[in-house]
Amino acid sequence: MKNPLPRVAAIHDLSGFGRCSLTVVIPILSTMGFEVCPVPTAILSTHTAIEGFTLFDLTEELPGFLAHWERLGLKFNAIYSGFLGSSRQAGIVSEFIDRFRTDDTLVVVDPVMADHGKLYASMPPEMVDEMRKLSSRAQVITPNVTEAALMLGRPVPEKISAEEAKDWLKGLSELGPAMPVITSMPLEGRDDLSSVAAYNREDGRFWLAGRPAVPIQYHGTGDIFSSVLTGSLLQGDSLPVAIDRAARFVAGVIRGTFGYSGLGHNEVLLERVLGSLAGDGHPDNYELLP
Ligand code: PXL
Repeated sequence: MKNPLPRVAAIHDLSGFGRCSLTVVIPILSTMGFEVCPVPTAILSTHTAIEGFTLFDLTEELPGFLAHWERLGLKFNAIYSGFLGSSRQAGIVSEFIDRFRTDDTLVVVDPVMADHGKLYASMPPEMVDEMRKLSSRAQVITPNVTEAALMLGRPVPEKISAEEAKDWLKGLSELGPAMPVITSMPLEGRDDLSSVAAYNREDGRFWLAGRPAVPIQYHGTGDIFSSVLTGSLLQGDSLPVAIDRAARFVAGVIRGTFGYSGLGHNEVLLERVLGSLAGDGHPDNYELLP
């Protein structure tokens, strides 16, 4: 019998504390109605922004993992990758995509490697080239503005105009993906917003979705955004609806956390709002990028 639950291969790390990666990917996609098959890239005590983290790299495990799944004939409706435990894993993930993708597999690559102008602590510099290559295999990529700058070889902008944003998105789509999405865009004249810009090469349209910014940065919100975006596209939403649902959900998680006193950057309260992802999201608040 055909599997009635669409299945997602989720290639991310497992971090014990500090919500990110598999500890947000699995609950989000499960709540949205998908079976998640994790491919753990590394096991960490915490994400890499917390001093003293331990990291057990699973690169050596991945080829055997892949071979076993291939022998089982597993099929995936989506392949979604994020944080990698080593730059060598990018090639392994590309191979995974080549072996498992069919005409209707959604491939999403979140080139997790940097934020606020610098690479994360565990990232070797060659990860930039490797993520660029891996991104060429995807339909959808979801870099933040720092990761987009690294992939394009441009400086991280303080501010970016709508025209420049379009040029950045086109530049990313020329690397391969038909639908690049850039998060944390510092759009000129939109200082009050946390903005997401996206491009669909197939119809030539550029989109913008944003929510009022909150004066604190929580870790893991990029992973939350990309997970909801992946689920929304898999449910059949258009690109602007998907970026809007993801931006709205992230804003809800942040507001559900920010109102409490004494919660740090690593304690985003995902479960307080997770239930709002069940059911269909209704179109809300996107616009064409002017
Ligand atoms: O949220 C991105 C992310 C995922 N996984 C690990 C990280 C980070 C960002 O710091 O360190 C292990």
